[in-house]
Amino acid sequence: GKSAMIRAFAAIDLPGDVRDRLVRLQEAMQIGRPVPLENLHLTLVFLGELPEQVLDEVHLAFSQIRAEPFELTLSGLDLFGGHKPRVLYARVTPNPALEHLQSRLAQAARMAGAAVEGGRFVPHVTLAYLNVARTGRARINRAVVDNMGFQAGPIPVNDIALYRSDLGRGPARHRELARYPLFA
Ligand code: 3AM
Repeated sequence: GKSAMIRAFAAIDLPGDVRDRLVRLQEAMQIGRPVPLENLHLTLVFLGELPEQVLDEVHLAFSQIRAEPFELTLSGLDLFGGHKPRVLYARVTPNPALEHLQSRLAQAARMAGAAVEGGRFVPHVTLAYLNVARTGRARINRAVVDNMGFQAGPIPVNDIALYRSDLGRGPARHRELARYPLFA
């Protein structure tokens, strides 16, 4: 029969203290549908829905990547979606090590047979989905977003993780499948 498809992505897990601060920020801003604490992460590669065999190949490819630990810094908030903002996120300061790692992961995933989109990587931590009609909350005030001087870091990145994401009612359920250490 047809094998089951697994929705998966690779991401950087954030330290608990940073996630706690991001949750307090969500609470203070009161906009949209907040991403729950356990789902706060920095996505590196969205792999889409994969057959298990392809996911195994991706895992093998990821486990062969050698990269050194680095640090990242979150600085300020921003919106995706132009005039109709859909996502509120924390910005990541420009980071060549992060970009290099991301491009290697995307390439490894493609080589392993995953259909990874080739668009520009905009590192971010999604904080809330802004579906104003559904949430009934106030309109987004761009000035409030621009002036929220949130800062976190430098955050050490010593590993990356592969997650499966199961959709259902409410927020996606993310489960860690594998973790790949970075080392010098
Ligand atoms: O880190 P964020 O929240 O930006 O939005 C989804 C989330 O990214 C994204 O994958 C991450 C883990 O779920 N995602 C979901 N569907 C996607 C798609 N079709 C997608 N990214 C690109 N294309």
